[in-house]
Amino acid sequence: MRQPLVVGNWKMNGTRTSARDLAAAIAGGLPANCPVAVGVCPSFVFIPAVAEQLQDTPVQVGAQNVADQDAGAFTGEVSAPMLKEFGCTLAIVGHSERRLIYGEGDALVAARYQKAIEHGICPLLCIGETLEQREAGETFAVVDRQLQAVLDVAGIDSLKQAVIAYEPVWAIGTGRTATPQQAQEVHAHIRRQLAAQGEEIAAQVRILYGGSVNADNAASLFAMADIDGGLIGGASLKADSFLSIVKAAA
Ligand code: G2H
Repeated sequence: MRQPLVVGNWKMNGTRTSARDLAAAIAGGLPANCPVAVGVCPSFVFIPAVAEQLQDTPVQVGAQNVADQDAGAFTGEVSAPMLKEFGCTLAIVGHSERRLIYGEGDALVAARYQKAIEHGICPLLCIGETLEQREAGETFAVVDRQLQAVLDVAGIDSLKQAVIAYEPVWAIGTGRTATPQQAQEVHAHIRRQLAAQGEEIAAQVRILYGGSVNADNAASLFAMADIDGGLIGGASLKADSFLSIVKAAA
C-alpha cells in the first residue's frame, strides 16, 4: 500500500557534467514500469542541469535543503518557490549534517519543512540519534522530539505530503549500518507514535532508512515491515549501485 521510495542524496559531490551523466545513467537504467519511486538530490547548483536531463523520466529531482522564508535578505538560502521553478518536487530537511555541522535546530527544521509543504514540495524530514544518545538509551526520546517539533508547527495532516527518513547519526557515512532489526525497531516506534495522533496517516506515511545503505545490505533493510525505502548517500554516487538498491526496494 505504501509505494517504496529510494532517494539519492548526492551531498556536496560531483561536477555539472558528472551530475548530468549520473542522472542520465540512473534514468536509463530503471526498468520500465518501475514499482519504486526514485529521486535524486544534487547540489543546488546542479539542479537545473539534472532537472533538464531528467525531464520526461520518472526520476524526481530534490534539493538537499530549503529555506524557511520565501524571499528576502537571507544570504545563502534557496527558497521553495525557487526550487519549484527548476522542477524540484522533493527537499531534504533536518539532515544530521545540517543539524550537527551547521547547528540547525528543531525550530529551524520545522520552519523549513513548513515552507516545503506550503509550496507543494515534499519534505524528506530526517531524524535520528547520535551514538552517545543511543548508548544513553535516548533513541526514542530523540526521534520523538525531532518529529514532534515539526508536527507542532505543521500539523499531523502535513505528513500526507511528506516523507520521514530515520537516519541514525552513527551509521551515516561510517560504513556501520543499523541492523535491519535495529532500524525496524525505531521505524515501528515512529509509526506507533504517529498512530496515536492519526492512525490513517501513520499507516500511509513512508519512513525511509538512511545510513550506509549499499547494494549488499539494502534488501534485508527494505524487507522490514516499516521500512519503505532508503535515503542513500555514498552508494547513490554510482549508477550501478544505486540501481541495485532501487531494485532491492521493488
Ligand atoms: C545518510 C546517508 C544519506 P550515507 O546521510 O542521507 O548517507 O548513505 O553515505 O551514510
